[in-house]
Amino acid sequence: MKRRAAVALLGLALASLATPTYAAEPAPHTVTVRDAWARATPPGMTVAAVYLTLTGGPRADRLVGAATPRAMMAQLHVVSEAEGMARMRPTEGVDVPAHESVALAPQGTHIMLMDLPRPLVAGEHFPLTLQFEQAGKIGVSVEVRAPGATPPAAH
Ligand SMILES: [Cu+2]
Repeated sequence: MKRRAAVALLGLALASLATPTYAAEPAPHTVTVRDAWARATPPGMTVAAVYLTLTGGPRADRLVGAATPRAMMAQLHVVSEAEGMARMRPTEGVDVPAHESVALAPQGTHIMLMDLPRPLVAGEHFPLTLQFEQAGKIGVSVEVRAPGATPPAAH
């Protein structure tokens, strides 16, 4: 512990000597994640979508993946409309601009959970780990809401 503190102090001292061209180290968590939720699933349904709101920190970031012990697989999905039909497809990432909020909401971008071993039950909470390019891994708790739960307006 003592040694760590000494190293940290040395780091600070060196940083203060550095020329101004060196950018400051990014804060470890530069993205805030709020209001993560999913709808309860009927028996036999093995997919579900997680919605949440991301707010960027001082620097732009990008959500690049998600994982949860509650499903075999989690993917980032975007929704696009073609011939009047909404279709979802996997996406490589979701941009989170600095100081801006990005809502993953019904009818839009979401985190798809696949191969649920058992249905999501209203009232349960499960952990979800989000992977960001800059902020690294951020863990959140997802609240499962009743199937009829009316989401806040997405637009
Ligand atoms: Cu999907």
